[in-house]
Amino acid sequence: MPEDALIVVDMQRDFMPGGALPVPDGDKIIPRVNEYIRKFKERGALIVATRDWHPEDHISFMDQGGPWPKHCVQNTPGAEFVVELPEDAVIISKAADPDKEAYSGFEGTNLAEILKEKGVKRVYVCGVATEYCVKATALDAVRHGFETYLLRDAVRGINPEDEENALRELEQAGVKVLS
Ligand code: VGL
Ligand code: ZN
Repeated sequence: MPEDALIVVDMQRDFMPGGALPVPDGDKIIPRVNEYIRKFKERGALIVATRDWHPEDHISFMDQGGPWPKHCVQNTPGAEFVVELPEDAVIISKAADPDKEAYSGFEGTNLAEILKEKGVKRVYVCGVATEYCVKATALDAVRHGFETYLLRDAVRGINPEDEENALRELEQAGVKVLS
């Protein structure tokens, strides 16, 4: 049973430069994330990838009165992963209902149950965006009782100041930020 899980958050085309909701330099962490995926897989860890998986008319989109441009629409190129995942990776799709927003990979999904069922005790989080989905996912991991680590060199934020605040908030919540 894997005691460790790597959670790769929202490494999707729309969050990369040139995408619909780009995280500046989001593409710079792709090699790092791929390296972590390989290393964690080699050690027998469970690999989890969350994805933003919105319907065409999602509540978070500006044309629906939300804060974001249309992004990561289900089954479109913008929603595709930009990292190399093993065949047995657990894919968690979130915010797939038109009227529900979910930044955390645990929100409205069975991620906590899957991790517990597989015997996971520690989770390592990487991906984008630090101050939104990465933060929410790491905070929920702590709440669900997992020993939670953030891979500092494999996350990117939308705004540097917000990213720094998010890192502090995570540390206060008990997340160990690894650099
Ligand atoms: C995200 C904004 C909207 C994220 C998702 O993955 O951090 N941010 N949807
Ligand atoms: Zn979204």
